[in-house]
This record gives sequence, structure tokens and C-alpha cells, in this order.
Amino acid sequence: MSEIFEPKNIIVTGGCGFIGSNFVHYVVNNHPGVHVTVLDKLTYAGNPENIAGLPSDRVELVVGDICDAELLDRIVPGHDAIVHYAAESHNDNSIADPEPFLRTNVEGTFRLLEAVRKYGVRYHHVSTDEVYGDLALDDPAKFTEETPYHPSSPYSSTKASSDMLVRAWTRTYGLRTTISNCSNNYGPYQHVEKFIPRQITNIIDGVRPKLYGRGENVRDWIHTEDHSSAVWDILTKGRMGETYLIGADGEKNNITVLRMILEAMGRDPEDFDWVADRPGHDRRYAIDSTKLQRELGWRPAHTDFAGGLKATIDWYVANESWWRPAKEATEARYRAQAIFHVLGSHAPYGTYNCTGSGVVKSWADIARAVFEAANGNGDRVVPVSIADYYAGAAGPVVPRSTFPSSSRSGSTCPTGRRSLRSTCPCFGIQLYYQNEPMVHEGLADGRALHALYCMVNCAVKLISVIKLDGIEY
Ligand code: NAD
Ligand code: TDX
Repeated sequence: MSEIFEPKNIIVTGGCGFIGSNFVHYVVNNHPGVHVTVLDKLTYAGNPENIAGLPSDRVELVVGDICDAELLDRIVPGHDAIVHYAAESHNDNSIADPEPFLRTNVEGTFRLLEAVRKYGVRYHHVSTDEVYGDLALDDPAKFTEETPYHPSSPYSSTKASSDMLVRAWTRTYGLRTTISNCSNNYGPYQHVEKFIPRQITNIIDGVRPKLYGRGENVRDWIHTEDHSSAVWDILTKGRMGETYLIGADGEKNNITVLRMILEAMGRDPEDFDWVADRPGHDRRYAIDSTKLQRELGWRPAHTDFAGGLKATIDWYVANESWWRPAKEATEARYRAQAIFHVLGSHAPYGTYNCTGSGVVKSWADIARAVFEAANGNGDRVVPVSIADYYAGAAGPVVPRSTFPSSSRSGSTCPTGRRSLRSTCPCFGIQLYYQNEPMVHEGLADGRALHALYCMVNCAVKLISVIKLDGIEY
């Protein structure tokens, strides 16, 4: 074991998120001589409530972006170490819109490494087991530090990229760094977009939980407090330039976890909805944490998953005021993503506009824009029946095939008014909206918003059609 590092002033990036805030509590509770500066942008996933009540002489919150090099120049000097948790962390969001993941996870890590290089501070990089891709369900193997990188999702590929930057900067510039790759965390303060809190809060709301695919995918669950103690051990005792895998032998498939939640909440264990699978869904993660245990003597304290899950359920029941503000927006995002899965992933970027320029670039953008707007003003986007869709009784959006041939080539719809046109990539039909206002006038214009609304309404109808083929959204 190498010399013990005893930091006095540390920066914790993402310290208002789920796992970062748990680490801040862990440090305050267990290491009285350490001051923590939390650097957090407070995205939708960051909540200052997560660290509220901690002593102000021990914890300071700086609201800012890890991509802001000038800010890093101001705050990094005077600190001994950076523990880097900040990230865009949700796979489903990364599939719908990868760009913020590139920026925060890749560019953000680059900026931090440059600051580490400049000011000579110790750096610990918090990563995920997802960088290794997935294992087969029937494969007895687990990930080790030697497993080749093989990320599957936009999220995990950006985390893998950030790990590569850390390794390259360490070797080239001789930085004092460590990396940890941890498995799926659970516990209090996890955002309601994630599997366990989403299902608990759905059940509280009387909504049936949503299980992706066949529910056979395996995750290796670890309580977030065990993740925190492991990161502290690696920060203070880890060998420079090394990677440590963190896991607590908690493999369970999703359907088992969901049935445990339902039973613990007094519901029928079969009372859930099967929904369409996540595209590219990783099958199984499993961590071999032998190196961490052998070299640094770390052991998980929470080995009773059923007990930890029950305590987590109790926390969400008792802390509705914490999660309630994020719940509706999260479910609205899931509805938008459902449309994206059907249409957006097939739509060539930029096909959709009316006059050559526009704010709307793809089906995903349309879906997102309308759901966000509808969510903001209290409207609901309601699917119409398939019968109405085929009868053409569903408003101004109609399939091109029903148009007289004279209108097919131009930008004129059957009523003689100018039309907005797009091709549905799944069905190969043209969709028209009889509009005077053009989409490129932007969302600030209510008429343009109406145009968008109609286009998405049509997308919702198409989803209804697709439901006939057995896919549920
Ligand atoms: P989270 O989404 O709950 O929190 C992320 C935090 O980072 C938020 O407070 C957010 O405001 C902040 N943030 C985002 N972009 C930022 C930016 N540009 N500048 C500053 N702050 C920014 O995430 P989490 O689940 O707590 O995950 C934390 C870390 O742990 C991530 O790096 C993630 O990849 C890793 N990890 C998570 C898990 C898991 O199961 N959740 C498992 C292994 C590793
Ligand atoms: O509604 C759902 N239904 C469902 O079946 C949701 C939200 C998820 N799932 C499935 C997908 C996964 O197999 O549950 C499993 C867990 O899903 P998430 O909570 O989204 O986590 P996962 O994709 O496994 O990634 C998590 O662990 C690794 C974190 O979000 C990452 O940040 C971390 O790197």
C-alpha cells in the first residue's frame, strides 16, 4: 500500500447530485478536518437540498460549470484534490440527446485535467462499469480492471472517453490521478428518472411501474454509502495512475428488483407494465472488486439488498417534497422519448423544415419541443384513436397518400393553403400541416407552436398504430 494522502481542502464536482452529495455527507461525517468546496452547475439533476444543513464552515457551494476554465482558475488554487462526480448520468437521456453528454462528460473532464495540470492537485475520477459494455446473461465472468473498454450507449461512450483522457494526461503529464468504475448505485436522493426511484414514485402516484423489454437485464447494485467509502479509500490510499473497480456482489435482474419493490410496497408483484426496450440495452453488468478489497482493505457495509431497498422506499415515502417537483417533468420527458424511439432514431437530421431554415431539425426535436411546451402550460398531448387517424378526422395532419395527385409535388395542401411537409421515416408517408405561420418563426410564436403540436399529434397517432404490433409506450 502506498503512503496515505491526507487532503484538507477538496473540490467535489457534482456534489449536489445523487452520489456526489452522498460523498459530501460521508466526508463531513467521517473526516472532521476536511473542507469541501462543491462545484455544481445545478442542472435538472442537481439539487442544493441534497447538501442543505451541512455546517457552512465545512461545506461551500460554488454554482458553476466544470467546462468554465476561468472559473476553475479562480477556485482550484488552494485545494489539495478534486473528486470528479459531475456528469450527465442518464442513459435514456443520452439516447434522445447526446450533445450535453459530450460537453459535460468529455469537455468537462478535459477542463478539469488542464486545471489539475496547471495547479498540481490530486485528481480522482469517478466513472462507471458501463465503460466495459455488457456481459452475456449466462456468462459467469465479471468485469475486472483488465477488461477491454467496449461502451454501448452515448452515455457510456462519453464516460469511457473521459477515462481515456485521464489515462493519457496521467502518462503524458505525470498527473497524480486515480480512476474508479462503480456499478449501479441505489439509496436516498437518487433522481426520479432512474429505475428504482421511478418505480417507487410511480407506485406512490398510483401509476403502474414500467419494465423495459423482458426485464432480464442484470445490474450489480451497491448502496451509495459503500460507493462513497470506497472513493475515500482510493483517494487517500490508492496507487497513482491506478484504476479500481467498485462493486458489492449485488447482481439482480430488473424484474426481480421490480417485484421486490412492489411486494415491499404491499402491491401485487405482477402489477406493472411491460414497455418497449431501451435501444442498445446492455444485458448484464457484474463487478469483481478483488483489487480494491485486497490492496486497500475496503469492504461494503450494506450487504442486505432487501433491507437497503426497504429503507430507500421508506425514504421516498417520507420525502415526497424532495422528489415531487421533478416527477411530472421527468415523466413528460419519458413520453417525448417514446416518440423519439419510434420516429426520431430513424429521421435523418435536418429533414424536417418548411422553408429551408428552421428551429426544428428532427422528429426528436419536435417531440421534445412540444412536450416541454405542453408540460409548461398545462396542456396534455393525448393520443387519438387509430380509427380517427385513418378516417382523417384528426385535424389538419393527413397522410400524403390521401391527397389528390396534383397536390403531391408542390407545397400546397388540398385546401389550397401553404403547407408544412415532412416525411414519416417509418411509414414513408408525407405529413402535411396547413399553415400560414412557418415553423422557423420559433416557439415564441403561438401559431408556430400550434404547427409543431399538430406534427407531434400525428407522431402520437403513429405510435398508436405501432402499438397494434405489440409495442407499448
Ligand atoms: P446525477 O445526475 O444525480 O448528478 C450529477 C450532478 O452533476 C448534478 O448535481 C449536476 O447538477 C452536476 N452537473 C452536471 N453537469 C455539470 C457541469 N457541466 N458542471 C458542473 N456540474 C454539473 O449523477 P449521479 O448518479 O450522482 O452520478 C455521479 C457520477 O457517478 C457520474 O460521474 C456517474 O457517471 C457516476 N456513476 C454513477 C452511477 C449510478 O449508478 N448512478 C454508477 C457508477 C458511476
Ligand atoms: O423505467 C425504467 N424501466 C426499466 O426497466 C428505467 C428508468 C430503467 N429500466 C431498466 C434499464 C436498466 O436495465 O432498469 C435498469 C437500470 O436503469 P437505470 O436506473 O437507468 O440505470 P443504468 O442505465 O443501468 O445506469 C446506471 O448505472 C450506471 C446509472 O444511471 C449510470 O449513471 C451508471 O453509470
